[in-house]
Amino acid sequence: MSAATLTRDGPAQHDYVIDQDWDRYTAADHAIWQTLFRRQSRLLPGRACREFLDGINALGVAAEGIPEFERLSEVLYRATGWRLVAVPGLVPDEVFFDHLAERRFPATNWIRRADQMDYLQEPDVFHDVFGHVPLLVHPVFADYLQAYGRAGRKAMRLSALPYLARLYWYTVEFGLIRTAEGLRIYGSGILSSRRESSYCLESPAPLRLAFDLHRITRTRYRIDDLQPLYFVIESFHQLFEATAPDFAPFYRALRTEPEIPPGLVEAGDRTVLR
Ligand code: HBI
Ligand code: FE
Repeated sequence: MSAATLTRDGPAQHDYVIDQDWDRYTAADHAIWQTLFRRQSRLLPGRACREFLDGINALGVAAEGIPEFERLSEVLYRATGWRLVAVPGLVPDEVFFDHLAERRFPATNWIRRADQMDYLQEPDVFHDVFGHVPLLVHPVFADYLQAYGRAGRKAMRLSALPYLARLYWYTVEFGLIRTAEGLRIYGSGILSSRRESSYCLESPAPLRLAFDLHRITRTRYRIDDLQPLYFVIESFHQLFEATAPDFAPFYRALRTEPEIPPGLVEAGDRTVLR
């Protein structure tokens, strides 16, 4: 963690919200953001979906350095009613879901170190702000993420969170979308990663399957390497509609079904061509 990691008054508040403490970022912190931003800006045209690139432009997410959350929040709020709040890192599941359900995106305030440029398992400010926030300018995606937050609280009450967490992983974090120009990226875990942003589209290694809610909720995922499997949506509308029904009966059925290891092909899988 960088020097900018400080909580407001010591112990975390119930919502884990802290000041971004923008003035505490050092020149080195801003330089890391700049390097990551320039790298991804070169890679993403023609790879990221149009909605993400539009979001980057709308927000004016600065290439110069770590943006101020207040300024981003004002633009985002006018677009879709979402805001950013600063948090010190991963927050407990119920806190995370409460923020999303209230259209607040919890963004980590610290930035990775220079020796962690290519991969880290935890979210930092670059992953959270560059990776997640631009799509929140898109009204359908913005509604999807709020619905996910509401579904999260419900899944916790039903002890079904592992199933629902897979939906987040295979859509919000590592999702691909089909467009008339070919496959494009919308998952923030990919958008914020140099290696994965070309690998996910161009490598013959990973499996790319048509979005299938049932398949996703049965499939484990790995957090420590490039993904062996991606799911491809046709549109954000499809994603929103497919996940709108009540999951409770679905969770009951899932408990009796075997899980699928990441990267394994199943009978009935629908492969998507690149
Ligand atoms: N906290 N800051 C932060 N960011 C996350 O993505 C996050 C979290 N806490 C819990 C959590 N994600 C998981 O519950 C979801 O991915 C399902
Ligand atoms: Fe993320």
